[in-house]
Formats: sequence, C-alpha cells, structure tokens
Amino acid sequence: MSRLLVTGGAGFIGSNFVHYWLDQYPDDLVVVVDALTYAGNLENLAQVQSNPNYRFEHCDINETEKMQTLLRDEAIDVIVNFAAESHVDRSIEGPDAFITANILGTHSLLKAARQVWLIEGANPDNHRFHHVSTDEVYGSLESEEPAFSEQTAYAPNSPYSASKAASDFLVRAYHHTYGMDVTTSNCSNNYGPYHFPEKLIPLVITNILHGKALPIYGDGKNIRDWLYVEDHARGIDLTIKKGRAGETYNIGGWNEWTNIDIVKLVCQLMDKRFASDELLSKRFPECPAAAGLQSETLIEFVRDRAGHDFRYAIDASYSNRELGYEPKVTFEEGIEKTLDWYLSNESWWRAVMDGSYQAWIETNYKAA
Ligand code: TDX
Repeated sequence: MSRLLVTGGAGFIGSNFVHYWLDQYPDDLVVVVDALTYAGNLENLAQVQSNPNYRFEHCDINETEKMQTLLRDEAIDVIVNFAAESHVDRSIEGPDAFITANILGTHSLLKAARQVWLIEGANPDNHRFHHVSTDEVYGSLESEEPAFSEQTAYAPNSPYSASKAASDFLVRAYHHTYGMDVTTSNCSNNYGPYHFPEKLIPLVITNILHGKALPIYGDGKNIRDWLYVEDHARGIDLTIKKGRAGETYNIGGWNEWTNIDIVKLVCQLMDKRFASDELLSKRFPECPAAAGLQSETLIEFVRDRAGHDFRYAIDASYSNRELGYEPKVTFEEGIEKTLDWYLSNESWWRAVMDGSYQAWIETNYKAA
C-alpha cells in the first residue's frame, strides 16, 4: 500500500491521474495539493471527493514547511509532481510565474522531501519522488529527424520549456547529490477530459460549439505527438512501480499530426455528431453545423507563436522495453471519447471559460 502526495492534482493531467490511481489502487491514500490558480479546478476531482482515501490540501508547493508537515503527518512515501504552469503562450506573455511555479516550486518540494525522508530519516530507503515533465525540453525537430529519445540533448526554446528543463535538472541533482530516489517522465502532448480550453484540442472543440474562429498559428504545419491522458497516467504508474532510481523515461503516443489536420479532423467529427443528433443544433445554435455549414469554415490562419517549435515526437521504445509501456487508446477512440466528454460536460467548460469557477474559488479559498 502506498501513500501518495500528488501536486497539481486539480489540473488536467493531475486530476486524470488521481482518478486513474484510485481506480487501480483503491487502498492507497492520495493527498492532492493544488494552489488552485486558474487551471486548477476542484470540479475535476468531484468524483473522488467522498472517497475516504482521498484528501485535498489547498496550498502552493512553494510553501516548503507546509509540504514537510504533509509529508510527516500523512506518512507519504511517493510524491508525484504535476504542479506547473504549462501553457506556452502564457509563458511568452509573462515568464515570471513559470520560474516561480516550475523551478522554485519543484525545488521547494525537493527540499521538503529531503528534509523529511532523508535528514529526519522518516523514510530513507523506501520513497519515490516522481517528476512529470514534457517533451518540449528537447527543443524542436525537423521533419526527417528521429524522434526524441532519453539521450537527446536538452534544448528548450520557450520560457515554459526552459523552466521545465531546469526543474528536471534539479530533480536529477537531488538524486546524484543527496541520494534521493527520483524518476522523471517526459511526455508528449496530452488530450482528453478536463483539458483546459486554452490548449489546442479543447479550444477547437469549444470554439466550434460557440461558432468562434479557430485560430491556427502560422501555416498549421507544425507537428505534435498526441497521447490520450489516461495512457500518460498508466505510463507514470509503470515508471513509479518499475522505473530505476535516477532514470528518466519518455512517454508518447507514436501519433504525429500536423495542427491543421487535427483541427480539420475535429471539425469533421463534430459535423458528423450534429448530422446524427438533432438535439445538438438546439443546444449549440451558433455552431456552423446547426445551420448545415461545415465547421471548417471557422478556420483562420493567424500570426505565428513567437519561437514556435516545429515538431515534437517521442521515441517511447526505452520505456516500452524497460517498463512495458505502450499506449492503449487509439487516436480514433481517444478523440471520440474526448468529444463525448466535452458534449456531456458543458457546465464544466462554460464555468471555466466565463470565470464563474474562479470567482467561486476567490470566495471560498482565497478569502482566508
Ligand atoms: O489557438 C491555438 N492555435 C494553434 O495553432 C493554440 C492554442 C495552439 N496552436 C498550435 C500551437 C502548437 O503547435 O497547436 C499546437 C499545440 O498547442 P498547445 O495546445 O498550446 O500545446 P503545445 O504548445 O504543443 O504544448 C503542449 O504540449 C507539451 C502543452 O501545452 C505543454 O504543457 C506540454 O508540455
């Protein structure tokens, strides 16, 4: 039985991981820590709220002493660090929050873990600090280059990816210098339920339903490797259970798409839904499909993202060999499940988009 501290557990990937973990290991304890900034949402955890093996703590990983207290009081033996600012465009507008959350935050957590597990000796031999990172730390690939492997040199290009790279190095250093048992996973682009609608796929889904333009940066030929978020959770599970201390593992989807192709696919799937379900036209009258038009008419090519990485692709053969990791959800299946989720959870995305959830948080959590 394990006792997990999941940081950033109210975010997109973190909350999917919490659902996955409590499903797989119902006897384990999961303590979620989240600062509940704009992308963290307690609604993402509503389904586990009454689970006796789940607890929530509203705090920031930069509060080192609070982290130490939690590690002691809850006798935590596994930390899974999802807490991060993650949107590239926001990092271009304002890098400071990324330095604070991703670099200082990870370091604060490492210090807390070292203090409790190693210095106080609460758990010197049987702990694991798992750090969740991204393929963006490897930089950008040309069309013909081989996918990123664990041996690819780090070459981050945005303030976001640079801050993640720095945090990865700190995790590595705590293993080599202090003997902490750490693992890191570097994953490709995730998609699925609870994805905040500032990222490409949920933005396209919600904009289509509102009849709003679908902004494609540059020529739309940039390439990403997409993975259904539950497969990422399984990859992390395998890394925690089977990964070697000090090692990093790439987790990916073997699923490369240009942005324009993925946007067109989502448009086509949405049009099909509208054609087969009359109710959708009543619920979303602004959607082009409600007027018999194609959703693709909403596509607009816009100014490119500054320093836009051309291509990301993960070579997941090492994690396959070492951990038995492979994606299980096909892209066809995953994208349909994602569409279903957004169509069935309109109140979730409306609340995060109109700010009413953030207003609720301000009243209920920030006032004290
Ligand atoms: O409106 C848009 N139009 C557009 O063309 C948006 C939001 C994005 N894009 C492009 C930029 C990227 O090439 O789509 C691609 C995907 O963009 P994002 O969803 O912003 O993701 P990306 O920049 O690839 O980074 C993601 O993958 C790695 C996550 O946001 C990171 O947190 C993760 O580390």
